[in-house]
Amino acid sequence: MGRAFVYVILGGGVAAGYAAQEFVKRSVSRGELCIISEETVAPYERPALSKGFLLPEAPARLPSFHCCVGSNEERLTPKWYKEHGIELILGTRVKSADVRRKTLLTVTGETISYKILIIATGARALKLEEFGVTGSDAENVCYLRDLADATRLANVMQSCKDANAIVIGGGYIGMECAASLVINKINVTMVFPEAHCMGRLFTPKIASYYEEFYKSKGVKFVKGTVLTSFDLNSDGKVTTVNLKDGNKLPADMVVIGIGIRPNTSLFEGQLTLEKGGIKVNGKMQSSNTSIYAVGDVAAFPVKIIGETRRLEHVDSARKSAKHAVAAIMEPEKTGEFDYLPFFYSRVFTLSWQFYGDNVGEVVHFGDFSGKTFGAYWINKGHLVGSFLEGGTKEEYEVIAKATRLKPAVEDLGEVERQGLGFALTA
Ligand code: FAD
Ligand code: NAD
Ligand code: ISD
Repeated sequence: MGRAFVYVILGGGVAAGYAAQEFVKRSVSRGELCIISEETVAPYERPALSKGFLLPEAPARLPSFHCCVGSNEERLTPKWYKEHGIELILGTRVKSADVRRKTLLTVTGETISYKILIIATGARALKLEEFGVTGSDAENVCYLRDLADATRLANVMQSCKDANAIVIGGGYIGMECAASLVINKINVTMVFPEAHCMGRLFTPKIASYYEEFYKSKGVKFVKGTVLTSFDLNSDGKVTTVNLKDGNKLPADMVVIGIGIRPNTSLFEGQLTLEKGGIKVNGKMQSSNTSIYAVGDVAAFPVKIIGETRRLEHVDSARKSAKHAVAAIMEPEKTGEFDYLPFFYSRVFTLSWQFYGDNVGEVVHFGDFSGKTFGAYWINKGHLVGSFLEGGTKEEYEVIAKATRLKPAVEDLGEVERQGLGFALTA
């Protein structure tokens, strides 16, 4: 049993949705393209799962956040795919790939062949078990990667009003879920091993602002330690989270956000890997010329940084997917992907954006006791990264543009004094 397509997108997440949109913009023919996804729904804006989806009042539900509403573009519902002759093969996991034969084998036993494959398999949440702790399968322990996880988390939250939640991990999932839990009137304690939250990006000064804000909302922080075990009751629910520092935290529910691993396993030994992802060139093409990789799973040359990086953010998923399709459909007209890394988050009434790279010396600016402040990263005498909390649309555009220009910096004190003005005049 089998089907053949010219183009196959493996994975049905953010990158798949934006790739499909680009194929249609570039006039893909009916019947040429299919998307195979383990998820049972058409591609959607994953960022909504830790934000709008978890709101207590009028939470976001599909079809409202199908791609590409996250970038204020057309919403691609299942009907849209049908109208454009794109086959959505949903609820179907691919269990093996043969890049020599150009085939994928699904768990249902179907062989799907392609001329060109786009790998958009994203990543999976790391499990506690990978750190030697058991209990991930307890009824009140939640991860958050896909719609099924988010639905489960929302249900567990519903059953836990005025209760205690322990959030394990101080990264993006930890921070965004903690905020959503508070909004749902749940008492939150965050536990993470670092000295401050968002250790991969924030400086201690930036982190301190957010931690103080969270404390003002009632969130407690237990830092510099990790969990070692759970106590469970006779229903198999976690009742206590035991920490390495000896603390025992009573828990009605637990949310885990301890990082991800890219879904590369189907291609290990068949394609070149780097930085934990599938290595691609500036056209998002892998070591096999018929195979492209995009989104979280792709390690691509980030020109402005001069390094191959794997980024785990939605803007990169959207733009790398579009670039791959452009390179496939119009190879002569498509240059190298020239991407400025962009990360953002929204929690409570706060909202920040970051552009570029967070290496080198840091200059903070603005009012850290107010609503708008930021930081610049200066490396080898040039601006390489910019962070801004509470900016306007125009101000975010200004820091993005300045970071792209990499202006020379001679006097860090002067940059600090100028603050946003430095980016404005860059
Ligand atoms: P994904 O969107 O993860 O899609 C991968 C798809 O591949 C999934 O549908 C999966 O089921 C499928 N798949 C995998 N393996 C197989 C297989 N073998 N067979 C079939 N299908 C398969 N980034 C931001 O910049 N801002 C945010 O605010 C933000 N919020 C986020 C909130 C949450 C809760 C999460 C989890 C992530 C968030 N991110 C955010 C990160 C962003 O969502 C990801 O960078 C983005 O989704 C990556 O897109 P992708 O298409 O590469 O992978
Ligand atoms: P992350 O890498 O942002 O953070 C992981 C955190 O896990 C670390 O900060 C650390 O505090 C913690 N940690 C690591 N080992 C631990 C241990 N043994 N015990 C306790 N804590 C431990 O990953 P995440 O928060 O799980 O997010 C998952 C993915 O989702 C990432 O790719 C992230 O970029 C993405 N995401 C992005 C956004 C956004 O961009 N706004 C929002 C949500 C999720
Ligand atoms: O980029 C995003 C984001 O942060 C969301 O919440 O996409 C979603 C959409 O805005 C959901 O509608």
